[in-house]
Amino acid sequence: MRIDVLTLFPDSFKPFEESIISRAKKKGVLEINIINIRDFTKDKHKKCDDTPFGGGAGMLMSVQPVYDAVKSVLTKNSKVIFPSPSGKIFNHKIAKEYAQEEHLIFICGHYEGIDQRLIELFNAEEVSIGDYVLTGGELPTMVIIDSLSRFVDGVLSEQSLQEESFSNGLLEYPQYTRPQIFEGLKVPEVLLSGNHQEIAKWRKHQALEKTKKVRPDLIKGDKVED
Ligand code: 58G
Repeated sequence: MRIDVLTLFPDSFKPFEESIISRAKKKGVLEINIINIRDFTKDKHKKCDDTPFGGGAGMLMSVQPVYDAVKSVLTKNSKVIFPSPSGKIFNHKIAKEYAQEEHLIFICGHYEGIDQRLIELFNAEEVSIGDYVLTGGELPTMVIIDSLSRFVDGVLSEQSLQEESFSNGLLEYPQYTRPQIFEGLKVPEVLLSGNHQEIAKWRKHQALEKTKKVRPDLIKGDKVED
């Protein structure tokens, strides 16, 4: 899979270009390019913001540099994504869908956003990582890429994907490692029993109770599915 990220702040992706992502890149299953939108300005001052028609506070990103930046990477098989607080809420299911795409293009918004016609022209999908406003689309872009990269074939083992939170529509069961007693708190006896059937049953029960308590919406039908 190939991902192109269009941003006014390419340096903000520096720390991101390590960890799980760089492992995926080394394996050759994921190619990520960070592209500076400012390189596409025709304005001699490299201006990338403009005033909104109709007035109001703040600025929008200039249309032309964003348009030309997208055009420079767009192919027939590209899916354009615009992280925005006005988008549908991102989740596990959308991450899996994105991971099956051949080519993703992320437009990182700044100021008060982008011209609506850019969204229309590129059939961009507006997606939100939660109900809050950020100063730029860079962090949501990194969140989405990190999350989807785990579902790109060859990045993680099948096992770790299947066993994780949400793969069964529930939150994760509690987990424990050494020592058996820490600060006076014991590891639940069943996990030391070696009885794998009992362990599986206990984990399922714990996951269900935890989900009922903190995320009842996941059980009531509008849940995150595979
Ligand atoms: C209103 C304000 C509309 C994604 C800002 C558009 C992006 C939050 C999220 C914007 C974002 C999220 C400009 C800055 C998008 C643009 C960007 N804020 N919740 N801010 O996923």
